[in-house]
Amino acid sequence: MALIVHHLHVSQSERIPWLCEELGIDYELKTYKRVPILAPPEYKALHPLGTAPIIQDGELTLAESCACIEYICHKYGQGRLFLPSTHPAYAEFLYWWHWADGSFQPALLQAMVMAKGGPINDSPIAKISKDSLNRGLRALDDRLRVNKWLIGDEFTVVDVMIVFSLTTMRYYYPYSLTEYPNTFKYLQRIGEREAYQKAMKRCDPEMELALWSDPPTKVPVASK
Ligand SMILES: N[C@@H](CCC(=O)N[C@@H](CS)C(=O)NCC(=O)O)C(=O)O
Repeated sequence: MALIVHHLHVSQSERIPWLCEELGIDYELKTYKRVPILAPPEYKALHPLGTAPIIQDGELTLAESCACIEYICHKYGQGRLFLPSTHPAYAEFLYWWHWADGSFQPALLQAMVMAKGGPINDSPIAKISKDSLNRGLRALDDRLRVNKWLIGDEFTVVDVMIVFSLTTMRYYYPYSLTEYPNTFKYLQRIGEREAYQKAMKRCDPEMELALWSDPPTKVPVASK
């Protein structure tokens, strides 16, 4: 039986079909519309936390992007797209792998929540949140000035993790990348990857990919 990937439209679960396409792994994709913002009851029923992504493999039901990615790579991909501890860039790999969901995506969520309460203002907390996000974007852009992919010449799961935060996330928190030209060029390289194009077409065919410096303006249909 094929691996089942449950994808909530316009969400972080886009990472998993993309990963499967990169690894050439068979998967069955089930898609769900948001109602109106959160996952629908049938998605919530799959797992106690009900957050996207969720995968199923036989008796197993697993959530959390990083857990799903590690599981698929090691169980079905012979560890491809992960770096071994003998690799010279292993420590960097670990750092950026954990940074993507441990610091960067939370900083974006925090900025999004702050912005919903009014313009992202000059309160001390809003300032801390904005500073932390800007520091992250700057660090990322500096790194991409000299690296084709986040960890160098080798495309890894770190790229699979980070791209949602730089693209689809901008439908929820519309930040610009004009001050980050290397990140913009990186997104153009990502957009050329066949596996990415294929996965995104399957996941969210009606969504325009947010690969540009300016954030997207219109809400994708499937998220309504
Ligand atoms: N760190 C988690 C975050 C999961 C998460 O918050 N997913 C959002 C989609 S972007 C979600 O499920 N939102 C809808 C809901 O909570 O009902 C992961 O990477 O899996």
